Formats: sequence, C-alpha cells, structure tokens
Amino acid sequence: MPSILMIKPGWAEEIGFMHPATPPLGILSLAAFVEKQRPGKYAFKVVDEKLGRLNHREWSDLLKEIKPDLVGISALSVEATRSVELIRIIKSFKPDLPVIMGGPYPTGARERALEWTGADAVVAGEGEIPFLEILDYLLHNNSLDGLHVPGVLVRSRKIRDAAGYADMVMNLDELPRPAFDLLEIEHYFKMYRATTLDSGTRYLPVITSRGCPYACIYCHNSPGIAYRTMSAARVVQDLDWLARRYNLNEFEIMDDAFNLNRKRVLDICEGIRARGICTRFSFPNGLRGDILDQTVISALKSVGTYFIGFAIESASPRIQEMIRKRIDFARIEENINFAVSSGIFTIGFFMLGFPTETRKEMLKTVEYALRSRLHLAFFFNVVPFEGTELFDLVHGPEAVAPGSERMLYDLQYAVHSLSEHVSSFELSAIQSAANILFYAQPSRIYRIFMDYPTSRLELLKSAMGFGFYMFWNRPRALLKQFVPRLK
Ligand code: B12
Ligand code: SF4
Repeated sequence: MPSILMIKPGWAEEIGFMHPATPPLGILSLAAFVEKQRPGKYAFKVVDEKLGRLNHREWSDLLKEIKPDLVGISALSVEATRSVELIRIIKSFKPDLPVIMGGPYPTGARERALEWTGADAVVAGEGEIPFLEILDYLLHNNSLDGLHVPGVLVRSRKIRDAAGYADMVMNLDELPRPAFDLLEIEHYFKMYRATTLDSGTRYLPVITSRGCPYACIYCHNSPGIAYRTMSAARVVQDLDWLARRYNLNEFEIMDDAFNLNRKRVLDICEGIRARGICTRFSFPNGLRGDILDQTVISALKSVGTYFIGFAIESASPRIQEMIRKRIDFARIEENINFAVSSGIFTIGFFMLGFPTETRKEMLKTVEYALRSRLHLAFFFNVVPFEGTELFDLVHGPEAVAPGSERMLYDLQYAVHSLSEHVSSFELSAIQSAANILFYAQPSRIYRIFMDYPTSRLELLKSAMGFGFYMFWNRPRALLKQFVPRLK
C-alpha cells in the first residue's frame, strides 16, 4: 500500500513560551477524504512540527523508517521558509520522492511556491479533490508531467496552465470527519491552542463552514472560494461523536463566518441541547460581530460558549470602506456589551498600518479599544499576504524579487507600516502604547481577573506569557529591526 507522509512545518521562530499547536485540520481532512473515496488504498502518516521541530538527522531517520512514496506539505505563508528547508532535506534523502504542497501559502502564491520551495507540484485552493487525483495519477504514472487538474501547478511541465482554483466539495455534509485518529491527540491537549487562555484542555478544533462571502482586501478568502456550510444536523452529529470518542471538554469553532446564517446557529444550539453535549465552546477565530443579536448570543451562551473574538480591525469609517470590512460600529458595540454582560469573555482584533492610514485614524482605533468593554485586545500590524488584493496594492505583481522571499514571509514581530503617513518606528510605538494603555486600565484588570474563564493559575501563566512577549520578544525584535548594526 503506498505510504503518504503529511507534514505540518514548524514556524521559523517560536513565540515566547506559549506555543500554540492545534490539530492540522487541512491535512486531516485530506486523509479522511482519500480514505473515504479509496478505502484501504493509501496509508497516511502525519508529522506535525508544531509539536517539536526535528533536525536534519531526525528527519533522515524518520524518512528511512516511514519510507514514504509521496510527501504532502501543508503551509501557511509564515511556514514557507521552513517548508523550503524541509523539501531540501526530503530531496537529499531521495531526490525523486514526489513532494506536493498545499495550504494558504501556495493558494495565494502558487508560482512563487513552486519556484522557491522545490516542491514538485503545488495546489491552489481546497485540496480534497485535486489531492485524490494526484495520488491516483501517480499510482499509474511515474511522473506528474501529464497531470492536468484545475488549481494544480506541476514543476516539470514547461507550460504552467493551472489557472483558477482547485475544484471544491460543494456539499460539506459529504466530507468525512477529519482523521483525528492519525494524530497522537493527547499531545495536543497539553499544548496552548488558538484560545490562548490556558493549556491542558481536552478540546478539538472544528470547521463547520468554508469560505466567506465578504471580501475584505487583506483576507485569504478569495472570491473564487465559495461560501458553504455544513447542515446543523451534521454539525451536531459530529460534535456529539467527537466529544464521546475523545472525551472532550471543549470545541474551538474555527470558521471564518460561522454565524452568517442565523437559523443554522440557533438550530446547532438547539441540537446541542437536545443531545446533551456537555462541552464548552470558544470562537477564537471570531464571529461576525455586527450581525449577532441578543437571541443568538444567549443561545450560544446557553450551550457553554465562554469566549468570543470580535474582529473590528479599524475604528475609522474611511479605512473600513477602503478594506471593505464595513463593520456596523453601533451593532458590534451593542453585541460586545451584551456578550460581556452575559458572562462571555471577549477579545477584540484590531489592525494598524493600512496604506494611507493616518496617525489620527490609528489613534481613533486605539481609543475605540480603550473605551470598549472587551476583556482582551490584539493590535496587529497589517501584513499583506500574497494572493490578497492588499498585496497587489502594496507590492504590485512583480515587486518581490526572487531571492528576497525570506523577507516576505519571516514576519514574526517585525513591524512594517504600509502607511506613507506613519513610519514603521512610530507604528511600533503606537502598538506598544496601545497594549500598555489597554491592559493598564484598573477597571479592565479587575474585569479580566473576575471574569477569567479558566483558573487563576492559568491567568497568571498567560499574563506572564504576554509579559514575556511584550517586554522580551518584541523589544528584542524591534531593536534588531530599527538598529541594524545589532542584527
Ligand atoms: C487554525 C488556524 C490557526 C492555528 C493553527 C495554525 C497553523 N499553523 O496551522 C493558530 C491559532 C496557531 C494560527 C496561528 C496563525 N495564523 Co492562522 N488560521 C487558522 C484558521 C482559522 C483555520 C485553519 C484551518 O484549520 N482551516 C480548515 C482547513 C480544512 O483548511 P486548510 O488548512 O486551509 O486546508 C485546506 C487547503 O488549504 C488545502 N491544503 C492544506 N494543506 C494541504 C496540503 C496538501 C499537500 C494539499 C494538496 C492541500 C492542502 O486542502 C485543505 C482542505 O481543503 C485559518 C483560517 C481558515 N479558515 O482556514 C487561519 C489562517 C490559516 N491563519 C493565518 C495566519 C496569518 C496566522 C498567523 C500568522 C497569525 C499571526 N499574526 O500570528 C499565525 C501563524 C502561526 C503559525 N505559524 O502557526 C492565515 C494564513 C494566511 C497565509 N497566507 O498564510 C489564515 C488563512 C487566516 C487569515 N486571516 O488569513 N492559525
Ligand atoms: S469577514 Fe473575515 S473571513 Fe470574511 S473576507 Fe473579511 S476578513 Fe475574510
């Protein structure tokens, strides 16, 4: 039986001591889909470097042991550099071992991913259908040369003719559950997860919809990727099965647009109550905050929701229009306040440093956060990921010269203002001030302390982790960035 090794690369640098490692849903979904379509035909093995990076020797030993017939790599843009290193190791072990790459990085930057990483083929878009086609094709042919599949670019072919995205599974109810059994799942329970409030929870991440009908200019959700949802009945069935199978205490719902269909959300809550699924729920990837209402928030709370993210991004109406987020400020504020009063812990996501953004607009965003009743806030600086409209606006299609890719993807802690009005240095100062002012408000400290949804010990650990990031990782990285001779 052909052996397929699937790899989740480790990130280039690690964050303080709170390393999130969440089960890689993309890989698990591909493996489950292939197994459903071709039962018993391919044997999958998953190595997740988020649980611990392996060195060259360890990889060589592992490759000798597994003897894969094909390697699949799943990469975000920040994992591109590590993917290059991994592919080099794999190719030094066996030069003709096919390496296929998928995930958000090649989806947004297919040409560069193919040229730079050394992969034999890259997949742009969702992977279930094209990956199955690649596997079947390779089983009967020795090379990928003759493969023509939408969204798949093949290295050895002279003409790269895969425009558009890979075909998608339109009815998500047809997808099997992700193959969590391929992982040593207990390892993940010990790690920090996307809800970085604690570690040590028996949880699983779940995706109940794909795509998003909004079209924010900085987002990976291309208009070519349709919005689809699983039915409420299927979602409830999966939650019930997973909770029992893995003895879970919590689900992290990771959808990009979970609450678009109000009725579906209410039906899911109703189904959870009817089945008596006794877990908690968190939404670390956020809910669309301005289309929530009190009934929906109360329904979510009633089934155990304790943590919701609200993506506000900017408090400037001009920037909202420019980035096409178009948040209704009055509604989102009302919903944050209601969620907080209902006993839900909240986090706000803000972005600073958009092209043309003025100092005044940035300060307005910071002021908004300070006035809000949010428990936590992240002040991200804007990063233009390849494949987004924002990237084209900032770089233009030809602007990133081959050889400078590392600079493009090794983003951790570096602050690059895209605004011509505010320098990178000033932006980093605004971000630091925003963090300090936000978390130094006595009323906020009091509320965080009183409302923290896990133990006080976990609060202390998270506070120390954040302090480590704010006063060690970040200043060190900024010093290196702004005082070049320290590099
Ligand atoms: C869970 C999650 C996380 C987790 C785990 C991250 C990880 N390393 O995997 C945590 C919380 C740690 C996280 C952190 C970050 N994340 Co995040 N995260 C997500 C989220 C919400 C869900 C991912 C998921 O499970 N999707 C569902 C599965 C089914 O989809 P998928 O993984 O894309 O897989 C499909 C295809 O891509 C493809 N595919 C995937 N792998 C492969 C492999 C092969 C061989 C093939 C053929 C196909 C294929 O097929 C799959 C099935 O269709 C996504 C948003 C989203 N909706 O996807 C953002 C997302 C992946 N994150 C993103 C970002 C930017 C980050 C951060 C950099 C944020 C930050 N500023 O710190 C960090 C990076 C830290 C790191 N290096 O791990 C971006 C990535 C954009 C990009 N171009 O890289 C996304 C897309 C969100 C966004 N706003 O744009 N994130
Ligand atoms: S609402 Fe969120 S997921 Fe949808 S396009 Fe905007 S940023 Fe992307």
